[in-house]
Amino acid sequence: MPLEEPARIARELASHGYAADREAITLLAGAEDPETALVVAVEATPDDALKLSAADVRDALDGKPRGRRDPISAAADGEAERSEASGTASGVGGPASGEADEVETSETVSGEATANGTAPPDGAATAESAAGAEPDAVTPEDPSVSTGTTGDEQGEEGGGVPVETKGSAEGRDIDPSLRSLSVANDMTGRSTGTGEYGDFVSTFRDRYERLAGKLKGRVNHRNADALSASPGGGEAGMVGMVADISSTKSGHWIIDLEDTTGVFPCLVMKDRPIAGLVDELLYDEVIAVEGSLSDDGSILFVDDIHFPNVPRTFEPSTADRPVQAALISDVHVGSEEFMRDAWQRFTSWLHTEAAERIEYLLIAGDMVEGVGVYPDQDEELDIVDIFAQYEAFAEHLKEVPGDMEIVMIPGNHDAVRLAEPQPGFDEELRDIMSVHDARIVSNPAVVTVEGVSVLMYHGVSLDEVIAELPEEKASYDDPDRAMYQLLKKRHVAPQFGGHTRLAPEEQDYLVIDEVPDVFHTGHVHKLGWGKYRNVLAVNSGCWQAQTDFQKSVNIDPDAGFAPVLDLDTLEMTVHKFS
Ligand code: D5M
Ligand code: FE
Ligand code: ZN
Repeated sequence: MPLEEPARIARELASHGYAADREAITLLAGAEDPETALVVAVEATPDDALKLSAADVRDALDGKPRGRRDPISAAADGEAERSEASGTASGVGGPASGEADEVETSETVSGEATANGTAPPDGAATAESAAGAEPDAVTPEDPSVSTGTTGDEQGEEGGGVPVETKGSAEGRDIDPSLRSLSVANDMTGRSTGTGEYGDFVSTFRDRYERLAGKLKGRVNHRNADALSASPGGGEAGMVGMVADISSTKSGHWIIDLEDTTGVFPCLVMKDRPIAGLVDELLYDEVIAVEGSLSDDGSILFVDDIHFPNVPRTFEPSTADRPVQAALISDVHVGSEEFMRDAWQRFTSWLHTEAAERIEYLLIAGDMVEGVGVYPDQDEELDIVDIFAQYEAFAEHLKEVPGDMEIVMIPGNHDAVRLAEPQPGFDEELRDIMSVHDARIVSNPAVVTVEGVSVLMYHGVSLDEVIAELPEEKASYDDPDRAMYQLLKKRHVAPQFGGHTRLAPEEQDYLVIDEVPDVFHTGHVHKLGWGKYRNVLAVNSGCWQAQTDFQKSVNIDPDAGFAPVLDLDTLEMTVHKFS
């Protein structure tokens, strides 16, 4: 036995909050496989025990567990890990602890949603956590904002590229031949922009045409030129891009709307109910207005504002078998705050029976911490070389079951251009991350998994939406509500020239052309989910503990959570690993 072994074991036990008899440590250190022995002994020890006795260790090694388990690491055995999942069941009727309350950033919790198909297979584990163990899963109520029954707008994602599926891995009882995964709107390798003025014109023209196409049938509209030439009076409407918003001396709003023919001013009176919608407007989004022309024809008085929006009747598609996808983002490998232990608990849980139905892992950007992303970031880097960061990330990806399908898009910390759309990683980085044969696509991209379309977008524009809109419409505490705004505007990053950098391309890849069934973002490091007109919006939290910067601006990240989506019901369960 190496001399340092007992000391190491003592340290490890201490790190899990246990003291131990010398004899207990000697027994552990003398075991054939001390590491496993330690895990087994800790698991077998009652939660309230402060000390491990030699008798505890003997019992544990003889296979006589004495109490509730407390899974401690990636090395924990399958049974212990299943209890991690059992928190799902503890969500029935509402979470049992303050901790779970805290993560319920989304609208509320319904027992029914949890009870449907999310109970773990292990009855004992269920009872155990229902009996008051710290819950590690939270489930939202169906937080639909509106109802809908007969949607017709939903179309299949066109142009999808079918993907080869993988073979089954030992220990997970799955049939890869049942899988389907395709990607649309991936602009990787299709960037044509040179950054010239003309490219911006094409991008904005494409944006206007596609979003105006969704609005023109809904209003009686004329173009800016025609309105300018009109003698005035009578009803009028226009579809345009918000070019400017200003207020008059008396507090009314003037929205300058631009179309391909020119700009026309539209006046929203401050005391009209629709004045509240002016708060929601971002520059460069496309809206329609209806109202009447002033007698001199110089201005349009607005009675109604329309957004491209999600149709109220939208009905999402679902998978036709019980299969799940884990939706995560913001791993930030390479940062001193990357939560290695939580990540490893997550990845080892993925190997257990409780996670057997999770066949897809979607990662919405910020795989690594990157280099030089923010001022003074280097002071908090654990790995300073960007390639070494991706190598470390690839190692962590290896912990994920080899038979899972992984899809990744880049984020603002990743080593691709910052301007959006961001193409998927280059060959060198793909090589480094090739271990798992992940699908690497652009930010944003639409991934259709067993019939469920998931719009994946990293989420940088959320900072902008949250900064520009009133607190009740978008805040860091409710990232899903900020996502609703993007769905309403049918564009993932409407405003140009602020936080969000745009790369001009022949077409605007940031338009939300088809309504997705699920909208998955990250970036703000806050967990939140909810439904907007039947579209499930999920912001997936992160795997990075609070950074100094975040501390300085009071950002309290939701770190170490894995939101899991039932693809057949579009219900969510969130598992906690931190
Ligand atoms: O972003 C994580 C969140 O924190 C996101 O809402 C932006 C914000 N953030 C983090 N660092 C900064 C600095 N230095 N300036 C402004 N905003 C910041 P992430 O992309 O993971 O860093
Ligand atoms: Fe991030
Ligand atoms: Zn980010």
